[in-house]
Amino acid sequence: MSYETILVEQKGAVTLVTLNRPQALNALNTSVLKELIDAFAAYDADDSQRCLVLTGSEKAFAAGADIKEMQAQGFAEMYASNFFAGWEQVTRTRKPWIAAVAGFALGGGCEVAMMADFIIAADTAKFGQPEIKLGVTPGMGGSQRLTWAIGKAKAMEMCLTGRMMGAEEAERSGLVARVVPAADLIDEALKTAETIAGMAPLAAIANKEMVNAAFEMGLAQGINFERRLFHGLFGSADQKEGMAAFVEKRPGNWTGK
Ligand code: CO8
Repeated sequence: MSYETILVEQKGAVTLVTLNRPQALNALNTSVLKELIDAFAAYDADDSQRCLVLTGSEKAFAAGADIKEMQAQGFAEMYASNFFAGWEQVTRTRKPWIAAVAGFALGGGCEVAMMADFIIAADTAKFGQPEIKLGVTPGMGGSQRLTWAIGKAKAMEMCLTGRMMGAEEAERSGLVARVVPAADLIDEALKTAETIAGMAPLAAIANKEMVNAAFEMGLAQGINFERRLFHGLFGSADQKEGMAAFVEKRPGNWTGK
């Protein structure tokens, strides 16, 4: 598939996806969604690719869902088309992916960043859920993921006032994993992605599944899930390889089996 609203590059074992609608500050419309679903599915299916970075421009990761596309729609159209439900497919990506955010990550832009396994932010990043100013609410998981990430007080304040949160506050609040100088954002995100890409692929998926399980399950059930997956990895060649490599003081040579 050739893309019009995103750019996709493979850098070794890392896929770099760049949102590319500069004229609309990377606002997310139906075309962006379709193309991202395709690109993420291709990444998940490609054994040569082990981590993905999603980024935007220096000015905007994404300034939200495309207001001009939504403006005229009524309830019946939104409901019948299950508008934007396709984002759930992006969240079902099994392999790891990172959001590298510079500039505005607002509304749907903040929500997509929060769908990532974690966010690396430039010091210029600004996060917000300003939908209330448009007479609506977050609609791509923001009310839930933001509350999980930063707690009720700050999530409620951000949703009710629409204020933006800068990178430093976002790191302090647990929304982002790390803040880096804007000029280094892509390099740092790729470097982190390469580190993940260098890990045993099954263990990467299993680690991701178990951390995500913490959002779905109670503590006892989550710990049981973790233990079952841990036991399961002892059926993999990469567990034998990883532990042998440690004992023999050499790097692991992963097969993904
Ligand atoms: N949608 C469409 N176009 C946009 C958007 C957007 N979200 N954001 C910016 N643009 C366009 C502007 O209209 C402008 O286009 P033009 O040049 O044709 O007028 C161009 O991008 C540049 O924008 P500005 O001139 O406004 O740039 P500024 O630097 O002055 O301001 C801001 C930057 C502060 C980011 C400003 O553009 C802004 O406030 N944008 C809107 C932010 C916003 O409200 N986002 C939330 C959108 S709603 C949403 O995301 C809901 C998600 C859930 C959907 C779920 C469906 C089920």
